[in-house]
Formats: sequence, structure tokens, C-alpha cells
Amino acid sequence: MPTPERPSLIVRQKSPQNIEFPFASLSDWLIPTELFFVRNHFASPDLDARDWRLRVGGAVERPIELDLDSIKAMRSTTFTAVVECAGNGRVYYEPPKEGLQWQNGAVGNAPWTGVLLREILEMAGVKRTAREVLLVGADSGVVDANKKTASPGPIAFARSLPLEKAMAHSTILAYSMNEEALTRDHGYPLRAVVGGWFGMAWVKWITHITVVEQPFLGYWQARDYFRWERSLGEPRLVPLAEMEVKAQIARPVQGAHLIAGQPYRIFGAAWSGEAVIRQVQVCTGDGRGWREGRLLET
Ligand SMILES: Nc1nc2c(c(=O)[nH]1)N[C@H]1C(S)=C(S)[C@@H](COP(=O)(O)O)O[C@H]1N2
Ligand SMILES: [Mo]
Repeated sequence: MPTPERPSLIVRQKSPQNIEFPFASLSDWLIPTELFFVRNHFASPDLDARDWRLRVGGAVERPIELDLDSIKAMRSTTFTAVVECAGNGRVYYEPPKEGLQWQNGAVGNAPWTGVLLREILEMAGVKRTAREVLLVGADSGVVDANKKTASPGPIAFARSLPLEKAMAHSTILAYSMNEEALTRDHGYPLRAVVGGWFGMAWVKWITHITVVEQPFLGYWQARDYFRWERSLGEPRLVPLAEMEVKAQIARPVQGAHLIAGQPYRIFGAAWSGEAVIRQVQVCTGDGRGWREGRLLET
């Protein structure tokens, strides 16, 4: 038997580095860190845990400052969660859409370990007037310099979570991924893991947490990663949140030739936002019509 080729990452952009998992090589439900996609809006900051601090302020009773050791000394929580970039699959749009032309590998699944964001917020004491929790990363830069949507000079990567999601058991500040220390590309020393939500909420390299009393309308909330929703007749801007239900076929790849009459095992993955996937159905076609089949989960 020929030895299977070692899958290699697909570089979508060199600087800042954006790399895609080769989805056709999917072989397990967990993705090893070396193959995990990386989505960066700016260069990844090279942080040193010795002088890194997490500062929690805003609408809290007691602003706090924590170092990595004291966060690691807190009660830890581990769970496995899928992170999918909201731009995953963008290359398939017709007509084409502006942005990184991801195929279907801007998604990954891994076990994450950290502390509940809730416990950190409770240490600081969230005021009753609080509405959202803003997470700010250490990376920054100028966005879309020549466009009408340009950022007002350099900005950090910052996203807010509604208080309810910030307090949920599916939201942690993680220092470990795949049972190893978080790597620089994935947010060392501390990143948000927001189970069920698209990747833009999973702020990496967190340095500041600010509890806010008004909805935050920053760049990554209102100029990117939003959709229009019509309510009360008028379209209004809604920041992206939960992932959509999705199933992707890894093999056969698009355009592959299969031998008629020979069984073929279709391989792929499915995930969703806040709910569980129970069953995946595939339809097969022979050019004349579609046949429905049922795929059992393994
Ligand atoms: N600080 C910071 N956090 C960030 C980003 C970023 O550019 N800067 N990108 C976000 C986006 S859009 C995604 S999809 C995920 C990707 O996480 P990963 O690079 O660990 O796969 O990180 C999110 N967190
Ligand atoms: Mo993303």
C-alpha cells in the first residue's frame, strides 16, 4: 500500500499569517495543533508570560489584575469544542465575495482547558448595570486603510459577548489546547473559547476584559462579522454569534472519479452552534436524479 501523504497546511495569506487545514485529509474528529487553521487579522504578538497580565475593569466592583500562574491556580475546566471561522467556505460564493478565499478548512475541533470566564468576572464583581463583556487582544493594526470602512487609526482585535454568554459554562479563557500549552498562533498565553460561536468571538492573546453597560459597536462587531436582520420592518445590524448547522464532505473530494458499483465510504464532519447534531443525511446523484441515504455517525 502506498504510504498516505503527510497532509500539509494551505497558506491563504502570508502576512498576517492565515493558514487553512487541508479538510480533504480529515481523519479524526480532533485536529492536531500543527494542522489547525490559523486566522489572524494582524501579526501574532509574541507575548512573554512573565510580564503578561490580564486586566479586568469597567463596570465591576473591584478592577483586578491577574498573572498566568494565578489563573492556572484557579479551578480548571476542560471541554472539546469546534471553532469555525465565519468566512469558512467563502471561495464557493457565486458571485465571489471579498475576503480570504477559504475552502472548507477554516474549522477545527480540539479539547480546550482554562478557567470559566464567569469565575474571573465574579472575582471582580460584575455591577448590576452590566450588559456585555468586551475581550481585547494584544494584536493591533490599521484596517482597510483606503476604504470608507477604514479603522480610525490602529485598533486592537476586540469583541464583546452578551453578559449571558460570558457567564455561560461554554465560555472559558483557555491556556491549553489539545492538552498542551497554547501556541503563539492560537493565542498564547490566554484566549477565549466560546463554545458554539463562530471564531471571531474566540479572542486570542487577551490582555483586557472590560465590562460595559452599553452594547459595544467596535470594528469587529459592526464593520465586520455582522449580518443584516430585518426586524420591525427595518434592517438592522446584528453581530455574528452562534455557528450555523453545517456538514462538510472531506472525501470524496470535488471532482473525484469513483468506480460505479463499488462501495465508497464517504468521510466528513458535521457541527452546529448551540445544539447537538443527531444525524447526517447524504444525497447521491447519478445525473438523472438524487437518492437519499442516511449516514450513521461514528
Ligand atoms: N486577538 C485576536 N483574536 C482572534 C483573531 C484575531 O485576528 N486576533 N481572529 C479571530 C478569528 S476571525 C477566528 S476564526 C479565530 C481563529 O482561531 P485560531 O487562529 O486559533 O484557529 O480567532 C479569533 N480570535
Ligand atoms: Mo474568523
